[in-house]
Amino acid sequence: METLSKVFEDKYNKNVKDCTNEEIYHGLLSWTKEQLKGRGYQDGKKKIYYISAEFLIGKLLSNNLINLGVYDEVAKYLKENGKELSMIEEIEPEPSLGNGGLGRLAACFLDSIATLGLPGEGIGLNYHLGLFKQEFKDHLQFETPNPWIEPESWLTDAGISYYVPFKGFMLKSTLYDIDVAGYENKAIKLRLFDIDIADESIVGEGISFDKKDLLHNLTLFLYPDDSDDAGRKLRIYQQYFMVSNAAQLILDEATAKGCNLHDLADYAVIQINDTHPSMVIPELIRLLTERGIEFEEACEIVSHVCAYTNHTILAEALEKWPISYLEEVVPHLMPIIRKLDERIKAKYTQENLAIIDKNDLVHMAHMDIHYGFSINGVASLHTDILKETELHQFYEIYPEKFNNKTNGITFRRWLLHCNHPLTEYITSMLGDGFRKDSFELDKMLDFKGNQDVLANILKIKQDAKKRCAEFIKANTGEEINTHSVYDIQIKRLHEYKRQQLNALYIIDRYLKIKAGEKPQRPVTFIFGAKAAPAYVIAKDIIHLILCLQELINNDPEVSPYMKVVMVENYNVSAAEKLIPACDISEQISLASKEASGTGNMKFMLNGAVTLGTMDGANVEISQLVGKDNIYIFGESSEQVINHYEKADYCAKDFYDKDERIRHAVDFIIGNELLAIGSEEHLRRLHHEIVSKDWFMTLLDFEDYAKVKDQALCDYGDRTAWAEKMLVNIAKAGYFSSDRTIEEYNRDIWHLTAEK
Ligand code: Z2T
Repeated sequence: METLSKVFEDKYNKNVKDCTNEEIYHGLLSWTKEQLKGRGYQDGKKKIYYISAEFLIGKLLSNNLINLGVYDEVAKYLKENGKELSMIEEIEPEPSLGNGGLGRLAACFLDSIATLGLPGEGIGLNYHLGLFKQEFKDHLQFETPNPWIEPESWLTDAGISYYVPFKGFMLKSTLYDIDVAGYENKAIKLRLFDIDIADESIVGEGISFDKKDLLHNLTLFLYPDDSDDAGRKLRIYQQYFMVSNAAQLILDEATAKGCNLHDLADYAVIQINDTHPSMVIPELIRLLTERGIEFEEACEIVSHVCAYTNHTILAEALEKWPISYLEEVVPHLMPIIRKLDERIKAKYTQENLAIIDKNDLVHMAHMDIHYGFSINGVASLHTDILKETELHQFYEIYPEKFNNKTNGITFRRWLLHCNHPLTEYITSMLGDGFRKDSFELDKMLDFKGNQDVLANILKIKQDAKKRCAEFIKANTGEEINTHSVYDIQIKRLHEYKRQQLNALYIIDRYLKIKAGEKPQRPVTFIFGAKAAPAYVIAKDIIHLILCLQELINNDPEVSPYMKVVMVENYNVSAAEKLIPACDISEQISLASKEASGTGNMKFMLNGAVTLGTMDGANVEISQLVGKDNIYIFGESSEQVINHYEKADYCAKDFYDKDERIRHAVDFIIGNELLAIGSEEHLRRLHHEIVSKDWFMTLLDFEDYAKVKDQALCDYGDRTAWAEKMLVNIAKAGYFSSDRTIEEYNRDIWHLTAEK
């Protein structure tokens, strides 16, 4: 720690003892950046370029210290000098450069690529403002700007810039790098392109700004939509800026290593993270032909370099750009896209295989599938649905391109960093092999009948619940009962994720208590969710939850048995505090709609038991832990897909014939809530549920309530519950992103690891 002490001496002319927490943070930041550089970078002939519009990296200090293997040493050194590393962590601004699962997955993948010693880098955009900050006022969500870049930050100017052509003008880029350390291994780079002239001062009231002032806001904002797309033009500017820079960088790096462009596939593989980076295909073809390669050969080369990952089957999220937009922004790409489309139309007459459809919309995913060599889904069920339903026409002509890569999470952040006591306890049982080989967690099963082990696991959970209650008190002002069951649903607010189903259960339970039926044990219902600013019904659901929080927590007849808390500004840092404390993990999406989910994996790893539908990766979780260690409810994906095909689901029928459902739904517009909330919001939500309910909340209500009651009852047998916790932790090894990345490499990338 001598070099660290010296940083404080040199920077502030002070002993660490006399530094403020801010000074210590900035000292640690520059020291850690130096350590990262000293590590060196993974290199090799062929490299993976993971291009993504989002990298939801979260705070980096502690994670870097862990991966550099110096966390304990630094924490001890600070403690000896009267400082707390956990307090210093609080100073770091959180880079929220992603919306949710897709962006967080990209961040976990970088950690695993580095840890496995694979040569690679992430390429994206340096948004000056992360995903908006959420504030609650009058039980409603408001959005405010979320800056994260300070004069000293994790960014390093790479000294690289390119010119990116748009219709009528060029933009010059600047490249900033963030080093990502592998766990006890070398680092890789996250490369974020920016424009010099981005100007944060144009942000007005809330997060509005003058959309016409394009040159000054291209990298200012991250689009705030998760699994949804509002089809706006600035997004095309952003996407093209990202991929043109990426393509130029990739060709430069390959050429510098001796590539003659004909053999590009020996030097580069590009993973296209959903369709946001899909324009990299025509852009690479454009650049290759500019450098003297024939069009046909350029197509062939690119088809051996690009691989595409699909993250959703929600139709509203499948990007389709009007030709007129593309002509307006990137006219030089349109002749290429047209030729790519003509080549397909010459071969296949089927309308649903075309890149450009009869309404002059360019289907980005179709371009990826025809001109990429791999297409993967993100969980086994999701890939099956792509093959059988959504992309069936492509599966018929390219069966060999389809493959599954079930998502994963990095255990460094989602266990080692966020849950020290559990990590240490597992280490005391198994040694530390599980940190590098997650499947070693399986050995915990040997302790299934061991009463001491079960008691310890319960104690660790109880301590985590205490710490979490302090966070909740600071965040929401609410006092929660640390001996209540913690039932947690944290994820983006979306109707398909069905936070409204959870809310209806809460109403039903409230009504029972009011009618004198006292439940066996207290439960705290915890939510965290941002809604896309333009997503009206999602915001109405937040309103409902916040109104329920106010009503229930302040009713002395009810609050001893249940409380509701909605955490404000849910983000990665909040997740790290909530997940270790969870008893019941709510994964209740309508079957077939959640491609994978990754929060489900984080909860399981930290000893929560899943309450969920047979959707996304829940299916694989249930196969791994067995039916005694998970609570499954609701209709299957086949049944749901069938309802959509036949259009035979009618919410009103459930509302009319089931009194219990009707009472819960009508409570939304009852006097109790109207006295607290806004009639406009509550009525609109009530109407939506009764007359549309596009994601079939009422269909699954009865079964959800039954299975949830069972889980809450089973919680009472503490030993039996601890066994379920143990099995969940033991079986989580499969969901390490190290396993996922090994599969990407084995089946798609074919890189040689550096040892
Ligand atoms: C996103 O987070 C996801 C899908 C998207 O489709 C867009 C975004 Cl921003 C375009 C999520 C899925 O909803 C989730 O099921 C999955 O686990 C995650 O991507 C990572 O694959």
